Amino acid sequence: MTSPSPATAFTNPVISGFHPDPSVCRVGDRFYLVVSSFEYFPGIPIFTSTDLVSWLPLGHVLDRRSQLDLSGAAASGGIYAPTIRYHDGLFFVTATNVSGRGHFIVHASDPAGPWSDPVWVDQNGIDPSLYFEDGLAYFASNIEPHPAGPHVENPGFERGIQQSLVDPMTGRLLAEPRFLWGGTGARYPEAPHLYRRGDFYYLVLAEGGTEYGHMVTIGRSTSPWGPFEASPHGPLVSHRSVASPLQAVGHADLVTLPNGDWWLVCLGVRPVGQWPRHLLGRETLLAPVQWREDGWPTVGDGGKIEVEQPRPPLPASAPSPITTRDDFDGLRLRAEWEFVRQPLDAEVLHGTRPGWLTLVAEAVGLVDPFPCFVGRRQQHYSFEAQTRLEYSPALDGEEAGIAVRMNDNHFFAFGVRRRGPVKEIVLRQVIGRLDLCTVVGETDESDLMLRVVGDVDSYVFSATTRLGTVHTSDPVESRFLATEFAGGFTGVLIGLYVAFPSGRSTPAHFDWFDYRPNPSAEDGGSVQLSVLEVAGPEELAGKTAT
Ligand code: 6LW
Repeated sequence: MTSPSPATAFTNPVISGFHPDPSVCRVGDRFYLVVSSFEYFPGIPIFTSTDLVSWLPLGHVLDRRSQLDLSGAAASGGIYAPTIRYHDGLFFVTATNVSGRGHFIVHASDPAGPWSDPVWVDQNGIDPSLYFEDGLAYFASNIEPHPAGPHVENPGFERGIQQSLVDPMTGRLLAEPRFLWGGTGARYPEAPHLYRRGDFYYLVLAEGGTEYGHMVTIGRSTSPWGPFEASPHGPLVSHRSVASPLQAVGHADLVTLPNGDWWLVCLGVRPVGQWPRHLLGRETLLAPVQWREDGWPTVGDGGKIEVEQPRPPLPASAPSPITTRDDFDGLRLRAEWEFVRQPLDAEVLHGTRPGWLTLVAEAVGLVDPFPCFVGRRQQHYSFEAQTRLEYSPALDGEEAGIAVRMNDNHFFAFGVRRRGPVKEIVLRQVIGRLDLCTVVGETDESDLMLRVVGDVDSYVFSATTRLGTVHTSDPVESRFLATEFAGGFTGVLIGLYVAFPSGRSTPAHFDWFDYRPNPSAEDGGSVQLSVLEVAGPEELAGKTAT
């Protein structure tokens, strides 16, 4: 079977890896998209595109500490479900810090930033969105479920969606929240987004919860305040019990093209294995919306989103860049890098050796809330990541290396550790409360290439010394990092770390980092190393620290 041409077709997901709860808006012929970021700093990745298919990272909406406090955020706490809208010359993003002060709004004239500091909105729930009309800013969110769980009514509220009016520059409520719609009857009505088409206001929700029963539902009304009637055609999108590589599809936002066509972005996951599991988090999908003569929208065949489908009728832009090499030459880290809860000190990062990334752990281990770790998303099941590490751990117990991390207590770390007079190559598997450390080898050298190769089932780690000695781990089962096992709303990050719980570590210098997908193996699951450019010991030999 031949694949459709990329000139006429696109493949879902359009943004792979942990990019959930997408929200999109258009200004002229350019689209902007934001996603959730949870406990990672900076917060709310933002992308731009001219064709809805290729998305270029613009950075993050929340990139300063004055905008983002994640100090109290549990794993998968922090920043939930942003909405982006453009109104009167300004971009607005609203989202919730579920571990902080709740809903906030930030604005910017340039979506690449700077974005304002947040103003806070006194309304409960999650998944806020803005709808502008006639000088009013409608502010919808879900209604906070009872703390005992979503099955218990929140006293005084009906379960569902509420809406207020807000001053988007101050966050002040101009009209108290009113009950809007309960959805179509499934659990967790949330993610409200309001649109107008012709005489009707359409309210799009997520229902069913963000697992395999997820769906996008829709109601309409002749007033933005309801009452909303549900579509007689069922969920706008759902893959419940549908045989598709894309599952758990839901949480959508709609956008119009300059020609008046409507398209939808939503999240979905790509499970693997007989007992399905996914590692890559919830990814961003794209699909066209059709309007029926009765004024209701539909998506695909009964709400089904295809993996491959015709492109939107828009001029195609260059394919999304998947970062391969980062030489750490800039003073700022590139947009794909994120920290856990708070940024590491920039002086520490680049100060001691320009052109290298320098990490120093200040009395932290990897399971601490603020680990010395910087990572980027794993966006493919089959990939290879490598780094060059120069590190001479002087103190007993200190360690640096490369890690794959789902959350605070589900990760694998592979690196160099000082133990007494010996430098060991160690593999650490942290799976909940289990913490297994295996010594893979010993080395005298301080200049090493560390590599992790992933496929659908496993990660294999290796360290290559300057002299060409290779220490390779046994395959590590990646299922233990899968969402179905580890829980949470995020996906795996691959990154660099230093761990030293008992004090200030020796600096670890990383010369570069390489991430390379192996798309030819994406569904087969086998990694073909021959198609990858693999750096060997010659490269180490040819480079010296500056
Ligand atoms: C988000 C909710 C959801 O707030 O998951 O899939 C939650 N939908 O709308 C976290 O991403």
